[in-house]
Amino acid sequence: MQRQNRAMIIGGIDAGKTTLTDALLKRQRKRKKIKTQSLIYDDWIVDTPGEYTENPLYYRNLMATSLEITHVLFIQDATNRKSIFAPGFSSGINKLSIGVVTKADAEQADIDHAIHLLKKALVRGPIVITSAYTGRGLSEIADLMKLNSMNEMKKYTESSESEDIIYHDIMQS
Ligand SMILES: Nc1nc2c(ncn2[C@@H]2O[C@H](COP(=O)(O)OP(=O)(O)O)[C@@H](O)[C@H]2O)c(=O)[nH]1
Ligand SMILES: [Mg+2]
Repeated sequence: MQRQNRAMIIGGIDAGKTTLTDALLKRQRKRKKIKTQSLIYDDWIVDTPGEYTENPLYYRNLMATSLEITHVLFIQDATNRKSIFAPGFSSGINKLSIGVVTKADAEQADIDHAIHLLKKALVRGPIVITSAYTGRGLSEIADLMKLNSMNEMKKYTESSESEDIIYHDIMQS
């Protein structure tokens, strides 16, 4: 992992941001039940409270934090029918966007619907299907974090054999 690259994880309350953070950082600690109350900087990830994405009053916090990161992970819970991102939300943050579907392992998961929701939130970028429980999609996120441009992420996605990653571009759909 290139140390200068850092991701901010954003998405609704209970979308699975903290559990995904722990899985990506291989943290064993059981903090799943604990609500994230503030920005948490840990290694190459900045975990955020769901309120920061859900409540526009906090957008200034997201904008300030975005100055310190290179990538934004937009989290969509596969078990949630709804998106909390406004259409084109990613255009408000001038960093490399990655869409992430979480909880792909869950019985009620609707992965196709979650991808559909992320396509509305993201202008362009890779979308990765993940489960923090099974580890699905985590290596793809780690790989994308080494890349430094949208073009590199596009090429990576298009040459990947993985079924857990697709590339989305609003201009090509
Ligand atoms: N099935 C499944 N459930 C998950 C997964 N990740 C998180 N969860 C569930 O979602 C709840 C909320 O997760 P959390 O990481 O705290 O969400 P956050 O509010 O976005 O940080 C957890 O208590 C877990 O029950 C996953 O990969 N698979
Ligand atoms: Mg959390």
